[in-house]
Amino acid sequence: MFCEIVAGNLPSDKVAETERSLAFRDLNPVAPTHVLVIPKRHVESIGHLDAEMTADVADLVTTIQEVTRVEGIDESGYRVVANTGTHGAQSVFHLHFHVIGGRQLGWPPE
Ligand code: DGP
Repeated sequence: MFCEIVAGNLPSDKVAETERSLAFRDLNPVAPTHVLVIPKRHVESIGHLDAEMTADVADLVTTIQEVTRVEGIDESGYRVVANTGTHGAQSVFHLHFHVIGGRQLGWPPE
């Protein structure tokens, strides 16, 4: 499904983009800032990353930083989450990092 967003076949509210990564707003935001950062190249989850994706992973991290600056939450703080597999409550099987902020978050999350 996120490949369709990358391809431009599904609309998204884009926040940032690089050659390797795309950042867009989550459909069901849980905070004032709730952005998903994904690699354009399809990979299912963190568990499926390998050495061939090193450059993609580095780009994801710099894109996450860019999102926090654009959203103005780089100083106030934020949370980066990658739900993974069944117990991790992953529902979309294209690696994505949730960047969540803009309000005080609790810990632990549940
Ligand atoms: P999870 O796999 O549990 O990390 O959650 C996937 C997230 O993706 C969830 O917060 C809702 C969001 N989402 C699902 N489908 C779409 C979509 O088509 N567009 C956007 N912008 N977000 C989506």
